Amino acid sequence: MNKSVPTTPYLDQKPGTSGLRKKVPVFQQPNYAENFIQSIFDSLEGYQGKCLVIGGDGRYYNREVIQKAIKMAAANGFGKVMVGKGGILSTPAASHIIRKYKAFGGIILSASHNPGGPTEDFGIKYNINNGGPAPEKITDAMYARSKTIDSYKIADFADVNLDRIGKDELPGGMILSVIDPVEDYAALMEELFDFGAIRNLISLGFRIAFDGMSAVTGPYAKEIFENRLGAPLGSVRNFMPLPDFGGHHPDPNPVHCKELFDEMMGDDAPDFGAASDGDGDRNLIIGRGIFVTPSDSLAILAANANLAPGYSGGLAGIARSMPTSGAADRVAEKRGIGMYETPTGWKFFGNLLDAGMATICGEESSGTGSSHVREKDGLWAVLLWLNILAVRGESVADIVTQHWQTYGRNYYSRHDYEGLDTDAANGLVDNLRSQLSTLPGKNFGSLTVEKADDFAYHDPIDKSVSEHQGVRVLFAGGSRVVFRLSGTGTSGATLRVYIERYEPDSTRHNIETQEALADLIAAAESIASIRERTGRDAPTVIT
Ligand code: VG1
Ligand code: CO
Repeated sequence: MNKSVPTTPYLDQKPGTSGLRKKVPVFQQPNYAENFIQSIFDSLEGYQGKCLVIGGDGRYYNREVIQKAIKMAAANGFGKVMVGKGGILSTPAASHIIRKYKAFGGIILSASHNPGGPTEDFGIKYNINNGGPAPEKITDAMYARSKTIDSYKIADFADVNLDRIGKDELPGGMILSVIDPVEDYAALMEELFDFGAIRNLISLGFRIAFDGMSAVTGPYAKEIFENRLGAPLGSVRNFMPLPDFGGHHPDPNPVHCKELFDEMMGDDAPDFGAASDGDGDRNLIIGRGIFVTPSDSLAILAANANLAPGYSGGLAGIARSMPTSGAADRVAEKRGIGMYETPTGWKFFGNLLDAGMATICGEESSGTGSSHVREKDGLWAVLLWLNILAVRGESVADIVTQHWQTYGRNYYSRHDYEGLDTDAANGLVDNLRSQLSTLPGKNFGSLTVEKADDFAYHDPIDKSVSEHQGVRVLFAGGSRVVFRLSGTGTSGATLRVYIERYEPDSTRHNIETQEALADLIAAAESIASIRERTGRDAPTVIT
C-alpha cells in the first residue's frame, strides 16, 4: 500500500524569500518534487492524523504535484487533506482555509508573480498552522533535510478526482476533502468590508476594471466583484486561470499590466483599476490618471482602515518590510501606534500578527495584508480601497493627494536589474558591504551619507536574528537607497535598488518620480558601480 522509495538528494533545494522556486524542468527531474515534499514533512512534528491543506495557482505542473503531495501526505500519516477544486487555491485563500479549519499546515504550489508554462517557473512552499509561511527555522530545517534525504514515502493508489467537490475516504483511510476554493474566502471578505456600501457605489455608475492576468484570482474576482458587488459583466478581465497565464508575466505592476495602466491614464478611464498576481497575494491599484505606489497604498489603507467594518476599532500597529517606503511610519506616528520594520518576505510578519502587535502589513512589491490571514492578500487590498472610496465619496487621486498634504510625500521607485551574472551580482553586494564603514560623511552632489549598514532583524517575539537583509545607505534629511538581491528568481541574479526621498512641501508633490529621485539614482550608481560591474546601462524593470 505505502511504499518507501529510495532517492538521492538534490543539493539546490534551498527555499528563498517565499518557498522553493525553480524552472518546471528542474521540478520534473526524477523525485525532485517528492524529495522536497518529504523534506517538508521530515522537518515537522506531530502531524499524524491531522489535516493538511493543498492548493496552487493553477500553473503548469500544478495538478501533477498535487497528486504526488496527496499520496505522500497519506503515506506519511496525515488524517485528512483539503484541496481546492481543480487544485486551485489562491495564497491568501489557502492561508484562510488553514486557519478556519484549524489545519496542521498547508502546501501551496506557486511561483507567484513568476511566469508559468512548461519551461517557466514552479514553486512549493509550506505554511504553518497560523496560516503563514514557515519561519526561517523551519525552512532551514527543510533545506538541511533535503541535502541528506535517502527515501520518501508515497501511497500507491490511483490519482484522485480533483474536480468533484466532496469528501472521500482514500485507500489507507486518509480523508480527501475537495472544497470550493472561493466560498470561504468570499465569506471572509463580506465580514470585513461593507459590501452594501460598495454595491451602492457601483450601482451609481462607479466603474472598476480588474485584471486577473489569467491567473488564480479570476474566479475569486468574478464572484466578488461581478456576482456579489454587482459590477457589470466584463469588469473582471483575463479571469480564466491558464497554466501559462496566457504567456504573460503575472506581476501586477505598470510594466506587466501595461494595457490596464494605459487605459487608466486615458480619456475614458474607469474610476478604479486593479490587478493581482499569479497566486493572488499582490495588488495593483490605479485611479483615473494616477498610479498608487504600493508603499503609498499601505500608508493610505492604514490611515483609512477604520472606515471598513473589520477595522472600525482601529489598528494595533503597522509593519512594513525594510525596503518599503517610510510613508506608513508617518501614519503610525500620528496615530501613536506601533511601527515595525522587518526583512523582505511575508514570513517575518507572522509573529507580529499572532502577537496582536500589528494589524496591517505591507511591502513595496505590491503586497498588503492584515491580521485576517497570514499572507498578503491582493483582493483584500482592492476591497479595502473600494470600501474607503465608497465611504469617502472622493476619487483615488483626491485621496492620494490629500494624504500627501497631510503626511508629506515619500517619492519612491524600485529599479530591478534581472538576469545578472550571479558572481557579478554577489561581487557588487560584497563591494557595498566593504564600504559600510567609509560611506558615512561622504557627499554625492548635495547628498551626504549619514549612515550605512547591512540590515539585521531581531524578531521581538521569538528573538531570532536574520542578518544580511539588504544594504542601506541613509542620507541626511531622510532620503535613502537600499540594495539587495532577489530571493525569488530562478535564473541568474536580480539586483533590486530601492530609492526613496521624503518631500514635506506640498507645492513639490507633482514632480515626475524618476526626476524627483534623479540625484539619489546617480548616487546609487556611484556607490555601487552598477554599470561597470553588471554591464547594464539601465534597469530591466522600473516600478
Ligand atoms: C519578492 C518581493 C518580496 C515578496 C516576495 C514574494 O522577493 O521583493 O517583497 O515578499 O517577492 O512575493 P525578492 O526576494 O524577489 O525580492 V510573491 O507575490 O512572489 O510570493
Ligand atoms: Co504572489
